[in-house]
Amino acid sequence: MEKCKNLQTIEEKVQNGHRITPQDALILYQKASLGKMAQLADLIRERINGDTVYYIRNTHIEPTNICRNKCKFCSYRRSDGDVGSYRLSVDQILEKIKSAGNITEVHIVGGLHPDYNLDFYVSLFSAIREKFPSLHRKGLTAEEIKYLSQLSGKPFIEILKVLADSGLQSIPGGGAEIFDPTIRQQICPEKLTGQEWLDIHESAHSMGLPTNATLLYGHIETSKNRIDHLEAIRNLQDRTHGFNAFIPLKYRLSENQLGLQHEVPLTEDLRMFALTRIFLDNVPHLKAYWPMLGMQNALLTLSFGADDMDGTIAQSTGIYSPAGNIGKKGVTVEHLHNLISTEGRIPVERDSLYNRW
Ligand code: V47
Repeated sequence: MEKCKNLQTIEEKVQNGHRITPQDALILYQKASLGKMAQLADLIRERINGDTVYYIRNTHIEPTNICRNKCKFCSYRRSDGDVGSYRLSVDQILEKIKSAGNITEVHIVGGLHPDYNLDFYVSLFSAIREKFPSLHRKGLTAEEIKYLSQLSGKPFIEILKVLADSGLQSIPGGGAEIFDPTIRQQICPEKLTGQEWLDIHESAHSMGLPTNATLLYGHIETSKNRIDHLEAIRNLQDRTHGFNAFIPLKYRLSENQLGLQHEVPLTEDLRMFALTRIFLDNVPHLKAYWPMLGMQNALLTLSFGADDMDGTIAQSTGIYSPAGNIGKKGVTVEHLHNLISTEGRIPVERDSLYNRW
């Protein structure tokens, strides 16, 4: 009886536009029906974004899959010399951008390899700026920024400044995984700590570089770990307002070392999206990254708080293909438009800063 009363109080908080606490979030997550979660998340989504669903014409490029880290959830990394390992030169990356066609954003994230040092990325971003001046250059996760700082002996704030001067314009949300130190140690022991991830994003925000945030869910973490992670993002966003979008990333189990037998069911994905939209009241956009969820499931998340379908993603992305992604190929603008419209929402092409194109 007490629990029901709690649940009702929390629902009223959300309906009246009040922020919920982490304790509220846990109760909501564990006790509310999926229908109720959808209803509450939809309310917040509508308040923040109306009926608009955003997308962008973009491509993702991974310069190398050779990585010194051995994150247990990663199906993409190789060691130097392994079958399937690769490294792209600046010219090859420029060629890939050219062949991606009519895009407005390039997203560049890859493995940690000593040859891909600060000089390499300075050359890369400068070359992209020179050849494709109107293309938005988004790239390098906090983990890569930390690695470049280690390789060069320069503090990460300086790395960010040098990269921004060379043409980097925003930072994606990867590398956040789950901040809880015990779980993090088990799934990605070599990676930067959660606090370092937050510090790097805070520095980027202080320089005017917008960033995204992610959470890798559905492996060995608990519901409380997820909510603690969301709380850390919400607290930072209160101070900086530098996050554009949050992207819940569902753990996919093929070809990696975590050794789990099951992925979480779709209902859990929908619950996770809804909880994120309700709790993270200060991050404007909730992104459904369709290559990882599959297009049909990504469309379902639009009824659970999501308002951004990422993009056309002109080339397949290596990070998800081996892990079990469903969306291996890019889609056309017309196809995305039709899918979003069929959900009764208004498709809007955006630029990288969520201005209408
Ligand atoms: O940090 C790796 C995740 C992330 C698996 O900012 C996996 O717009 C599930 O962050 N199962 C990188 N997830 C991708 C990323 C991203 C993607 C799209 C858009 C944006 C953005 C950022 O991919 C990693 C990790 O959390 N990941 N392996 C896997 N087996």
